[in-house]
Amino acid sequence: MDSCDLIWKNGEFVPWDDAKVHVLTHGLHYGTGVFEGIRAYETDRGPAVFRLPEHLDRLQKSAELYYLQMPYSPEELRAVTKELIARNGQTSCYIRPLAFRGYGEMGLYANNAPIDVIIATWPWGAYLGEESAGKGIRAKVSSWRRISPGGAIPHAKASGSYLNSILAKTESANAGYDEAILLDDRGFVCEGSGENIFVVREGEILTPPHVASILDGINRKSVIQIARDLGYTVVERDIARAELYLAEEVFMTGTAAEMVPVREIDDHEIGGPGEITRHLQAKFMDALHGRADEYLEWLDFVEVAAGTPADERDGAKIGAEEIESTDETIGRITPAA
Ligand code: PPE
Repeated sequence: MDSCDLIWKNGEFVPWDDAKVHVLTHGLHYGTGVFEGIRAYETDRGPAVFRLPEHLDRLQKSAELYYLQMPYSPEELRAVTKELIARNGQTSCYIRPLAFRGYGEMGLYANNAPIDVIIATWPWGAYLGEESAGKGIRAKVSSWRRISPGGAIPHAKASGSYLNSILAKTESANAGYDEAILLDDRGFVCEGSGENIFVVREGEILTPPHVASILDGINRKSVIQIARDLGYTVVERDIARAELYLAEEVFMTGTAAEMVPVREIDDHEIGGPGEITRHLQAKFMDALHGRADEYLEWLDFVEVAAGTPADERDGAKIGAEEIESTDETIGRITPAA
């Protein structure tokens, strides 16, 4: 993967190579972590983070669902995220906050193990391939069902849940497809291994509801709003597997993938990218890049030191002493008893 200079870890900005954990870190053994995937985009007004408060709110809720007490508030993490981007000198990047049970105690009820929190940023290109946004992708319905609400929490973006996504993704990639589509435990369409899914039928835009074990995607919500603002009908309802094959258009949304048309599913040609997909995709890309005035409130602009040319803003220029200084770091909140 591509790296950059600094990672924020438990209140400090540390050099990328020093952001390490002990091998007995609880989260490494049991998947006891919650995370986010966020993107910052280059705009006319500098780097801007897409829906940062919504992502940090979901992080907080994912933590609560798994009884992990977050040592930092979403507001603190919001400030830290923007400072990290500025200090790394990035104009655009992927952002990965992660909170996990750390080192100190083993076993399943390790309430004394600390909660460590990190935020990393790095450059991440087209998640489903350079051609995915333009040409569309080929997907396969997975033999693996999405984690069921009877055994885990689909609403939480938890590290351990991703073993399920990884099984589906691996199966589809090994079979030569770009992405997997998982059904829920009832057999209805759920989502991709790392994206929500939308199906166009008879001119209406359909997407699986919360009870279909989806992750409540922030791009899903954004695209629903954009579609309704453009006058389309969007219906959240259960979708049968065959409706994927019968669809006029299918597309997926996610932070890493952005908005990607699906042109083929299980060797049934959907064709595409269709007219509605194209229309929404153009508006969505405008929103991400700060070109749509009506969605500017979704962007959190990063303050970059005035008068510093981009090449001098590179995080590599930040010296070690500066990194170690504590006056710019944010202290931990002592968790209430
Ligand atoms: N479902 C799943 C299972 C999922 O992981 C994602 C995001 C979504 C839906 C879409 O959610 P949102 O990004 O809020 O619109 N997947 C993240 C992880 C990708 C990874 O490989 O890691 C992402 O896109 O950042």
